[in-house]
Amino acid sequence: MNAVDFDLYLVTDRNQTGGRDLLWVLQQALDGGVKAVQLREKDLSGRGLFALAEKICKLCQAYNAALFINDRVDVALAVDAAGVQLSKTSLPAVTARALLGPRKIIGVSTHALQEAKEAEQNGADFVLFGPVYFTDSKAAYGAPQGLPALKTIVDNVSLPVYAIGGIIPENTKSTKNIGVRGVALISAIVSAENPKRAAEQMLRELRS
Ligand code: TZP
Repeated sequence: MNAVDFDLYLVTDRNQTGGRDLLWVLQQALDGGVKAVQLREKDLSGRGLFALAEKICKLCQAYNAALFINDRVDVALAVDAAGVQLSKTSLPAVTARALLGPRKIIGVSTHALQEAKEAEQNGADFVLFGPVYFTDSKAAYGAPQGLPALKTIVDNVSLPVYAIGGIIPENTKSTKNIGVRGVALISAIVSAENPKRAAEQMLRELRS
């Protein structure tokens, strides 16, 4: 298992920047201390995603931050990203591991204990679990699962767990207290008026 060394995981959505350039938003977030970014732009073609990933990879390197590519193992390899974020519609984690080799980091997005356990058995390095709270970002994922469900994951899986879905500064500390390794989020930073200040605030909450 590869070690993960970040507590705040920023997930992109260029449709939530309020018309601002995604690279600008990311640079602000990195200035604010973000050390891990997931490029998650599901509507882009392979070529479009690769072009954006190349730019974001350079930006992340300049800040010594890790870049993860959602779903696309090929794009992660092509830009030499730190790793991938898989979901249940992605390649299986075992297959991704065979393609990526032992050192790339594999995160798996999960919505149930069984999925998190499978991720662990299949060689993932960490899991996301959510949505924990209500989120506009992914209404399709249904009702919030809440902190008790999150605690069940933390208590039954030995991988680092990150909470996702509706994470804001106000609920970060109670989420962290469940025993998660960290939190993952989109809108609290990507849609913030001042993404740098939003990242700083999230990190303060996480580490207080
Ligand atoms: N997976 C579960 S909830 C979610 C994802 C990608 C969206 C998180 O967005 P936000 O804005 O941080 O609630």
